Amino acid sequence: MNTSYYAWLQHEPIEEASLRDAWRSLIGTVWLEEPVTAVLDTALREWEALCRDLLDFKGSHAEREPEGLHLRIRIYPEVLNFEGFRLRHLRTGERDVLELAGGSETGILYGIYHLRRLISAGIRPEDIDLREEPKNRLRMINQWDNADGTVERGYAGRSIFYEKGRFAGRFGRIRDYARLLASVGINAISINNVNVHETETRFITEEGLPDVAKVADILRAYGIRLFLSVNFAAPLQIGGLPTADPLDEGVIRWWRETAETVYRHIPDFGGVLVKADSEHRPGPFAYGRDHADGANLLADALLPHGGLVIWRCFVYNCMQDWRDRSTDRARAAYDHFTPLDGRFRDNVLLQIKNGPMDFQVREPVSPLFGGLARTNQVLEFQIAQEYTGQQRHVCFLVPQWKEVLDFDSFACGPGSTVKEIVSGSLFGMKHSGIAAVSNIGMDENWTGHLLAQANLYGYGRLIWNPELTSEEIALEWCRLTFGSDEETVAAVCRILLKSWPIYESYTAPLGVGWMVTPHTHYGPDVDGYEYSRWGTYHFADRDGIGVDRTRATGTGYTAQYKRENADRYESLETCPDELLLFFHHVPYRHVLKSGKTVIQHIYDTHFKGAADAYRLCEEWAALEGRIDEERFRQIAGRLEEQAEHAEQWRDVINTYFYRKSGIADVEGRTIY
Ligand code: GCV
Repeated sequence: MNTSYYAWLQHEPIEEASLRDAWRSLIGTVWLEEPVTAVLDTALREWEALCRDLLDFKGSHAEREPEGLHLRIRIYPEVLNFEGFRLRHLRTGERDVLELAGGSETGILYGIYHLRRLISAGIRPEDIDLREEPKNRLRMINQWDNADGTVERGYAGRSIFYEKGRFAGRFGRIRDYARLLASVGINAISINNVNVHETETRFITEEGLPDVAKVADILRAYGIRLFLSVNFAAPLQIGGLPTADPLDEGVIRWWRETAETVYRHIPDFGGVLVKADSEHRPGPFAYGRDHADGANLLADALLPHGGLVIWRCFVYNCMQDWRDRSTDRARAAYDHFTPLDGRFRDNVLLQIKNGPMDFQVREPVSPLFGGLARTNQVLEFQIAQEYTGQQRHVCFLVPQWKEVLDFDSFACGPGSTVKEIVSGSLFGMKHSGIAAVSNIGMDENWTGHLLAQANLYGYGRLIWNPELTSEEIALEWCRLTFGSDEETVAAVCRILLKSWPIYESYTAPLGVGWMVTPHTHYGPDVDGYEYSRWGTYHFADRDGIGVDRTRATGTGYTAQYKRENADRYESLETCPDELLLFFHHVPYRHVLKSGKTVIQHIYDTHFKGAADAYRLCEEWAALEGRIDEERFRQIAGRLEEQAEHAEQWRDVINTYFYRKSGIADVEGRTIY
């Protein structure tokens, strides 16, 4: 096992001897007031690991509460939220203790991981007095892993779960993954791709469930509930029924009995994730039913067992005719789902991608946030960098996610931010939260590009507490991953924090999106999707570029937002530059708020973006000798590849627009 495998749970004792000694004395003995359950056992093992890894010390367990210094662990549900915890340094008479109180055993586990973060950050024991509660109830990871061992949009090797059509039995690896996830507060995971193929359709049968249950056992000890993606047509495909019609009695019975079988194997099964009537996946439309009929069918089957149905809103026409300018893919999710608001059962949650298209480097926030007021909602992010460099380019996505969470939908007046919607507080939802597509695989360092670990870490931390800044999260991750050398930490933070703007600057301009090689989605191909059926066009011609989504002259998409946002996007005067081409078709000589024309902006950002990508290599090279050779080389290699590839992006995009528009670069730089 090399260092990169340990990710942000490194084995690196703190250097300052006096601080290490102070911590050893205070928490080197543990006293647990509670009977040991599976999760508390994990918490104790994590405390042992903390002592070993950060304090270079073997901790001891006390049989009864010691007189002297110790770590006291207790469950305190009266004052704490179920998953919350409180950490306090107490001086009570004889006793000098660090008290970790949790709202539950899971709260305690999270408290231990938090203590680990605090100690790594160099905090002194006497300064500890804090309380933490997660902002979001459901904090979920979606694996897009297939039973054949591949990972859809996976950029870090093969699946850790499956190989050759079956569970691979890599229990150690799964446990290590669960540990990484729990350490940043993840409490739910769906373990198979939302595109459910034949083998995975059988995961919910007597024959498939014993293997699923083994994975659930591992995850349970880390406070993580297991979900499965299911195939809406399962009654047809594996149930021997002639239909999957959600209103058919036989189908209703089949799902009810299937749910009973599942819960016999996994009593705390979280529920199901469903991609239906989307990109050729089966769904209720085939029977003339709608998404509420489909979701409620499954919800009724799961309700007696406490299960949830997470139903995706990524529904659009993927057989569009590019000649048809009136159909707008961006409108689709809102048009399908807002008429159904209020019709879903209490245990259904609609899962909505952050933007109306598909995880582009820049998109507006989906207008479904604010458009649905009587439906449980989950926000979906993509940690896997499908359109943001595929873990070959560095692209730290936390700043992008923060913009989404801070976006004001104005649904109930100013302050109706996405983070208040998905935490459930704005509309008083029963269930809510955030999910994201995972970015890990069998690569030794989990994520392909080592710096992509920061996205997995940052996702967990941000959805636990959306008030954390990108800088705080980057700093935490850098310290935990690379240790205390301040120069290294500062340089890595700088690289992370500028990486999203750099990636954006040399790829598709001003919010227009795509321009990638079809299917692989890696590398530039400006017209790759222009004459296709996918609904992802830029409409560049000799005069201008962009998609007119206005109410006045375009597809009317802007009207899906509440008035404040609708007006802002509708007008060329107020539409933000970075989203201009998403909302408007403009001439190349249109002047941006920055004072530059669109065409000059394209040239300038692409020249600068490629130069900045090259500079990242130089900044990294300056760290040679300060980081172990293996991690240093890995990242250096990826950054070099990025710099080269950014040049390709620069030249393809600039050349395309120069040839289209015939307008020269005012700086006279080389365009082909
Ligand atoms: C899982 C995009 C991706 C697909 C993915 C789909 C989805 O279209 O390219 O690979 O399928 O989104 O989110 O369902």
